[in-house]
Amino acid sequence: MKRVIVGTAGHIDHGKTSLVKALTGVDADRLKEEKERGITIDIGFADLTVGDTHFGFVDVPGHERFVKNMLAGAHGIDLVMLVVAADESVMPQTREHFDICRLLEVKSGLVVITKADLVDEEFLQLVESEVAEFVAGSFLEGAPVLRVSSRSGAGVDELKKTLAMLASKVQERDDAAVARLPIDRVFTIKGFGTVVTGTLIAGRIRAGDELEVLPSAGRRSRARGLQVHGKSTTEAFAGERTAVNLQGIDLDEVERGQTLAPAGRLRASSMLDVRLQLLKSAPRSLRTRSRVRLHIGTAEVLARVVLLGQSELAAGAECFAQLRLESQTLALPGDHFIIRSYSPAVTIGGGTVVDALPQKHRLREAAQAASQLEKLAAAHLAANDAERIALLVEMAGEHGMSHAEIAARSGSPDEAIKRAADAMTRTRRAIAASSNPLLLVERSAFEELAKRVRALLKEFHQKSPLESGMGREEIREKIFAHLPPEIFRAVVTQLVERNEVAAEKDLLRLASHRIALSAEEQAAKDHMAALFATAGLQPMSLEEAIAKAGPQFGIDAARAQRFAQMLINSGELVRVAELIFHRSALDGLRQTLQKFKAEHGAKLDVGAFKDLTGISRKYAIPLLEYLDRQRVTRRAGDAREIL
Ligand SMILES: Nc1nc2c(ncn2[C@@H]2O[C@H](COP(=O)(O)OP(=O)(O)OP(=O)(O)O)[C@@H](O)[C@H]2O)c(=O)[nH]1
Ligand SMILES: [Mg+2]
Repeated sequence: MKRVIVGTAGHIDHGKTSLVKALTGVDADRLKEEKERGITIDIGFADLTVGDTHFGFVDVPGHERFVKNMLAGAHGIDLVMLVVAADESVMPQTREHFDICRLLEVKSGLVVITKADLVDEEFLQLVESEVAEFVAGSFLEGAPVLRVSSRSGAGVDELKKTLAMLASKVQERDDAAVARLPIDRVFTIKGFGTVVTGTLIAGRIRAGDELEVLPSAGRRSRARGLQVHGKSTTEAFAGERTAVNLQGIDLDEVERGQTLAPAGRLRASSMLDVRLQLLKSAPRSLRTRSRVRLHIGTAEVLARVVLLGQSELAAGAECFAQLRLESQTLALPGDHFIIRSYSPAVTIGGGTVVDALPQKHRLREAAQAASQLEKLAAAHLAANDAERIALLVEMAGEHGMSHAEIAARSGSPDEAIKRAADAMTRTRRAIAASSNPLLLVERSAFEELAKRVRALLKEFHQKSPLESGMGREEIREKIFAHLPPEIFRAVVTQLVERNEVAAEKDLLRLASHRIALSAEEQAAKDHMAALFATAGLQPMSLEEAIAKAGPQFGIDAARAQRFAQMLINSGELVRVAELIFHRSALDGLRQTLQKFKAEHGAKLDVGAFKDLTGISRKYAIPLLEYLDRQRVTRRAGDAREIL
């Protein structure tokens, strides 16, 4: 079954609601006030099945004061029935509604000349030629123009056939996309609680799904029940008029303008980067920072238009702009919107969202921002998800982009994100700093970080030629403090893999770095190593060794300290608590212990260890603990077991 949403459009009293009733038998005017006054105030709904097409009708008010309501219905339509009364022809809201359909890029539709029973043939032909002229050059040029009388029913069957024909060419909506339902009505049903309705513009919703109302302070809920066109169902698909019974949400927590979406996936925003078009019929050009009414989905939000790269937009022209909203709304790239002047409220333009979660653009960066948006918009037009995601990752620079951020900003489903990430890492356009959860960093930004690490190390080695390396933590703080820790780890890993940097314990150094010692320094260092080698297991503190080794070779304590550190870093000396032993002494100890085990068995108490090594109890304990850590011995009660 194909699902198609048909919207009416046209001037007040031109017979839109009567036409929907003639087609479906349903009076879409549901409010008491509407029935009393004989006009439509808010959007109304009806449905009809023709062949294998299920039509959902959204009937809109024609009154100029209710264009705001009309917009809440017009955002989700596939097909428009532009209604023109035969006795009045094209009128102001015919024009305004039609402008709106064009700005929203409604793809298809037809013109219905209603009240055909009220005029003669000659007049009808006149109206038809006016209509043809009116739609010339638009998406309705050459579209069917039908004469109908809702009163007599003449032409209604023909209209149904034409709708079915047009519906067969409507592009199906994407069921695999992330679900979004812009809310247009909210009410309660006794015993069930809060129900929201809207046109499901993308994806699908199943009963039991965890959903979120956006914008709101993270209010989550479950779809307790679902109805499509008034019938209960377990699943609703894109293109269906859908009612969702929300568990645990009060009536006053939701309103028209919010959107229902899967919990935790999308984010509301207070800025939108857009491609903006000003209508030719706009009364004046649009100055940057003008305050406008933004209509997007079912929402109306006040906003300032910051034009990028120009101070004024002429009627009929277009440019990129940043909309700064006075309250948040949910939007995604590709969404269409309408702007109306603040006062009087008149439709002046519209366009498409290019980036729904942008940075604030400063004046001097406007040109650069516009060129980025140009690329994003092109990728969007080409329906190239991978390119779109790659551009977003590029824009994120050294900060990289996590899966959650990509999901919220692109609106793409997981599949598409995965495909894009695979392509980017395969072609080395981006580096996955982490793969689960995904964190992508664009390559040149990543390389720039690597370059900074190399430069920092180079500077460090120049300043401190005797140090074997710079502390990891210090490097992280100097370059990566504002970035996710995964990025630091990934940059270091890359540098090590490429043999550009060597990592030793907590130190990093350029792989090419060699400590250049003078002959005296080398002699002092060797002497110090020899002192510890001679001392064997007799404890000697670093201070003692420095005192002995340094003066003899005319080397001060600070340098001697560094030699000791170098010896420790290279593993020639080993630090055990506050003691230092030469590696040969510890190797000898291992052998002694193995010999002891062969002769006396594996059990060893502290007393025996003291006898064996000649070490005092004070030092025996830390040494034994060291051996435990080295898996040479294992603690067994008060004693040790030699492994
Ligand atoms: N003679 C005749 N009258 C019609 C026809 N269609 C509608 N009308 C009358 O025109 C008036 C307005 O019709 P509606 O269907 O309410 O017009 P509408 O376009 O929905 O008006 P709004 O929603 O307020 O913009 C009503 O009195 C209808 O009975 C028609 O085909 N022939
Ligand atoms: Mg009406």
